[in-house]
Amino acid sequence: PAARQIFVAVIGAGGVGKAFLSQLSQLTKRLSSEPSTPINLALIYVARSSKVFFNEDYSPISISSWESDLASSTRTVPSPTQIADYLSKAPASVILVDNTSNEDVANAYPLFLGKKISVVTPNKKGFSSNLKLWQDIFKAASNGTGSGGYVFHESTVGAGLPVLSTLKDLIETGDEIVKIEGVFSGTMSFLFNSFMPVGGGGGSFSAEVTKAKELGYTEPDPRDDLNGLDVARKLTILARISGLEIESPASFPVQSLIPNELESCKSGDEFMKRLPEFDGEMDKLKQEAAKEGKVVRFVGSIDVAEKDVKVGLEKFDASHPIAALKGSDNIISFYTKRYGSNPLIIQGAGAGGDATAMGVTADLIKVLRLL
Ligand code: NHO
Repeated sequence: PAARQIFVAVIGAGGVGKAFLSQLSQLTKRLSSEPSTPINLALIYVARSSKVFFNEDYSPISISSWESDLASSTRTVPSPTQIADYLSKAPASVILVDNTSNEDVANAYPLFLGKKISVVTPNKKGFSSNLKLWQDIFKAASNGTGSGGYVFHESTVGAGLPVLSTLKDLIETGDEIVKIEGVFSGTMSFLFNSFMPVGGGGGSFSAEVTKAKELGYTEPDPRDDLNGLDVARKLTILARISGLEIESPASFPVQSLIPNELESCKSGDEFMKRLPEFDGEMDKLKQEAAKEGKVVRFVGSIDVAEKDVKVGLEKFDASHPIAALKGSDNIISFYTKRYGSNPLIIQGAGAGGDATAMGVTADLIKVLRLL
């Protein structure tokens, strides 16, 4: 049979974007030789913040040379509206892959979807900012209440772990979500697993933050992890899928681990330098928990019936699955009516380019099946 043509446009080629393009290259080869329904996947657009490469006539970009093509391109970067216009006139269906954390790109999802362009993304902004944007996205999408493109965002929570798809399956098969609880940040997971491992030990809090930073587990400015906002965004997404109308990640209590006195530090470096002054407070917390035979972890939880969402430090028995987490893994427990007191638990790597890109590529495959 003749191969079906599908175009892929990629915005953002950093850690996740590069890993995605490498997975796309494998997928393209596999799909082109599929015996029953071959698909001709073609990359037609690739961009990072200051560079963009595409051909006016939609001829494909070589997936083996995108990096040099992009580097040598002198094109000016179009606005989201101009991108939507270019992609909507393409002579085949288009899947837009947004691997940025950019707010303007996310704000344009309803526009893309309305023009029948499908969107797959690990960018949390579109799904965890104001409620209106979330509603506009699903009003436009064919897998919402609209008739535009399809939208999937599995990697916005737990990287490639099947968190959102599992939650949707639970709900659509008639289960009732009672509570969702877990460790949703790779950085916070690593920090607390090493600050207070089960069985004792661990360094001072500031020393563990320094170690996490050196190992590349934190954002360049660790305050962006320690303020709890990344976890709050993930909980906003899970709560909305569970049916709670959360206005924004600022609508519920989020405990920041940035000491008040250090809120005003001008740079990440100044913050890191002063953090040891506050080790005493964290040590006190550690000792209190140890006395009760517990450990401290940074968790998020959603009590669906009570409409109660919160993010912060909590104590767990050493035997609790959250206490036993290793490295920078995530763990997400779904307490539901069907599963009773033994929750459905998903656990594994929740950060990193390859693991995050896997969720994006899997979403792209979902769209291919629907188109
Ligand atoms: P990078 O490496 O900064 O890459 C961003 C790229 O976007 C760059 O190429 C930049 O030039 C481009 N860009 C920015 N604005 C643009 C614009 N307007 N137009 C064109 N290009 C633009 O970021 P990453 O790490 O590759 O992340 C990409 C997206 O994936 C972000 O939205 C991020 O939040 C999301 N994401 C990443 C991870 C991860 O592990 N790297 C995860 C999930 C989602 O599960 C992971 C996670 O939550 C990590 C978290 N820190 C944790 O749990 O500790």
